[in-house]
Formats: sequence, C-alpha cells, structure tokens
Amino acid sequence: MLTTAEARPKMLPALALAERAAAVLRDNDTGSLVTAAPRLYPHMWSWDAAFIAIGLAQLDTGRAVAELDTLLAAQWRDGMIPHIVFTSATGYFPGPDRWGTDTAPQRPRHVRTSGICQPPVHAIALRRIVDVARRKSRADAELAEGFATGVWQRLYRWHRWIARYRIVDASGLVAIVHGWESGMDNSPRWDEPYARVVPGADLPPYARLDLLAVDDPAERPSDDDYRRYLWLIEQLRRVNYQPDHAVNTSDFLVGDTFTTALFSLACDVLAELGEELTSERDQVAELRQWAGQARRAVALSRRPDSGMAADRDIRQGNWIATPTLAGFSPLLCGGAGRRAEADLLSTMDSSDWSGHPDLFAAVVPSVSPRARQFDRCRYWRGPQWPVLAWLFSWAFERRGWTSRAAELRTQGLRLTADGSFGEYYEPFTGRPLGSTNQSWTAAVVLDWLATGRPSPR
Ligand code: 2M8
Repeated sequence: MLTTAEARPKMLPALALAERAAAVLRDNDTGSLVTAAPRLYPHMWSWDAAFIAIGLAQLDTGRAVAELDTLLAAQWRDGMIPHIVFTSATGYFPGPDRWGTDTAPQRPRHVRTSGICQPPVHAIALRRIVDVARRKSRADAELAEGFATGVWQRLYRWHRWIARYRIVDASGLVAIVHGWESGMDNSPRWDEPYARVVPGADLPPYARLDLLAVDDPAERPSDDDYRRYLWLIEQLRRVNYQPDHAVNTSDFLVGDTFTTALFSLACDVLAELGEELTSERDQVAELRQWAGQARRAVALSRRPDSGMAADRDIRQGNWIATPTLAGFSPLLCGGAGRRAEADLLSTMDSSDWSGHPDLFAAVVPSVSPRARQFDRCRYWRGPQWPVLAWLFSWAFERRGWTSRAAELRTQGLRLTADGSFGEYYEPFTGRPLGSTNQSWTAAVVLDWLATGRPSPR
C-alpha cells in the first residue's frame, strides 16, 4: 500500500504552480467567459465567476473585469444574478431546455440562464479586483475603478433583490429555494429539508451527465438527490420563476446561514466601494442596514450547545444544526461578540476540524471528520474545498487576523500544490476529487501565490 507521501504527486514550486494555474484559466477561457471546468461544467456559474475574476485580476485587469461584465450582462431584470449562464456546450444536465426560463418575463434576452441564484460573493470579487489593480499601476487602477463605478448599481440591485425577495421569516436569514442556491449542493445541511421533498409522478424523465465526467460516482450526489433537485426545478418552472411565487410554492425553503454571512459581508464591501466611488448615500445606507440585519441573523442562528451557526428550515419552523463548515459563518461577517468568536476559533482549530491529526492539510473540511455524516470522498459531505478556505482567509485578513489568514493560505497552498486543481480534495490523503483543472481552484491559488497576503480590505 502506498503511504500518503508516496500517493501524492510532487509539490510544484510556486512559480510552476502559478504558471499551471494561469494555463488552466487560459485553457478554460471561451473568449467571453471562463467555464467552471472543462468537462463537468462547460458553462459560467455565478459564484465561480466571482472567484475566477479574482484569479484573473492577478493576470490581466481587463480580462478580470470582462468576466464580471459577462456575468452581470446576464442579470435578470428584477436584479437576480442567475446561477448558470449557458454557453452553447451540450454536455451538462440540466441544460437550458430543462430549466425552461425562456418564458420568464424578467429573464435576460440575449443569453440563456438557469432560474435560481448562488451566494452573493460578487462585491467581494469587485473589491479584490480594485485592490489588486491599485497595486499594479495607475492604468490598471483607473480601469478597475471605472468598471466598479459603472457596475455598482447592478450589484446594488442584486443585493436589493435578495433583501426584497429572500428574507422571508423572522430569522432574518437569506432563504434559498433549492440546495444548489447554497453552492453546497448535497451538504448534510440539506438532508432534513430534502427528505420532505417528494418528487411527483409527473417529473419528466432525464439522464444524468455528471457521472460521465468523474472517476467514481461516489464523488457525486446520489440519484435520489438528483430526483429531488430536478423536482424543485419543476416546481419553480411551473411558477415561471416569479420570485414571490417561488418562495411560496417550493417544497424546499431554508434560511441559509452561510449565504446570509456572505450577504452581510458583501453588503458592507459594496457600501465601502459606494463610499469610495459613487455619491449614492441613500443606497449605501441601505446596504449598511442589510449588512447589519444579516449579521444579527447569523449571530442569532448560533446554537447554545456548540456556538455554531445553524440553518433554519422555514417550512418546518425548526433549526438545522449540522456539523458543517457553515457553522463557522459568524467568523466571516462578525456580530457574535468576542467571546463567542474566540470559542468558534478554538472549535475550528480543534481535532474535530482543522486540527484533526490525520488531515493532509489543515484546511477546514466541509463536514467535521468526526461527524456521522462525514464522507471523505463525496462532494460537499466531507472533502476540503480550496475556494472556501480562500473566503475564510480573505475575511480573516479583513478582520485583522493576519496570522490566521496567512496560515490558511499556507495550508490551502499545501492542499493544491500538486497542480491538478481539483474541484475538492480528500482530507486525509489530499487526493484531488471531482473535476480537475477546476477554474475557481486555479483562481484562488493564483491569488494566494501572487500577493503573499490577502488584501488588507
Ligand atoms: C456544483 O454545482 C452544480 C450545480 O449548480 C452541479 O453539481 O452540477 C457546486 O459545487 C457549485 O457550488 C458550483 O458553483 C458548481 C460549478 O463549479 O458545481
């Protein structure tokens, strides 16, 4: 049997790793967008595009802003940024015909998209692009600032859409109508609410294509999961993706604490950019208000026993406390108080999480390796995700926790240094899983490598 060290390919030196990462972004570039991954995901995904733009910012400011521009051009008229912007590729299911958004009155006209959204990390990408450009040259700074000023309203409208349509109960958490909206598709966070989603007999037939693009089906969600995913699309399609009807009719309606923390953070970041670059005082004030409300909601979602944040099953009216990385959400946006944060940080460092003695790299796994739900290879049910490590490292730097941020960066680079740019990683061996040459993994590696330290903002 191979030892862990033998099983891992050699770790590339920083320069070679950066060159490989840049090549991945180049190879996945169709000209107007960088696909999320070559085979498994041949389209643009909303939150992937934000991370990809962060990586592109290290290579070419113009290309980075073009990436966000492509995404924002697909914004729906009511403000929603759709979770997938489709290219002409046919190898992904569910594609645009299955989504059937073509009759939704608020859809964009020039491009086909899905009909749900993903976590609002776009203002964070814009902030990062501006900060990186300012360090490069005056011309880069002017380009990035001009772009940020031009798209600021579009991002404001996106945040307003979330505040208007997705804060639907007293918890104040941002509600999602499909697990895909969380980005953590098959996380144990959604097991209970999905258990109550019963696909109708009239669910149109379909064939999965995702299993053809991975080595082992055990790395992907199960067939039962997929039937439920497709049924929720069917329900949304039947109300023509009208946002108010969607929250009333979807069998799945959950307050997502992690998305809420990102919303809070992104509202603050967008408000800062607004103060720097625009004269929109009223809208900046609204953003600050949404940031504060979301921060409070995340803090209040903490469970008394563990101190970790929980999700809210809005249909059932109960909390869902699962041992997943989303429990650390208050560390992203603040608001829980110093004592509670110190406790959460020691939980994160403990042997239940990043301090688990058998981890290949001390990167928070998606589910605690000590939890009964932990599955070391299956997607969002255990593996480590470099993009999430990046988010925590960026947020920690912003919060002034510089050495923690640097340590996360070091560990994230250890995980990814073989240069395969896995979609996610098996925590004990560091083996890349899912897709390889995954764009957002390459992008965050570029950012980690290029700056040495995440942005101070
Ligand atoms: C995964 O989700 C898509 C559906 O949106 C899929 O499995 O087909 C998730 O990891 C999601 O967070 C990610 O944005 C997407 C593309 O990388 O893949």
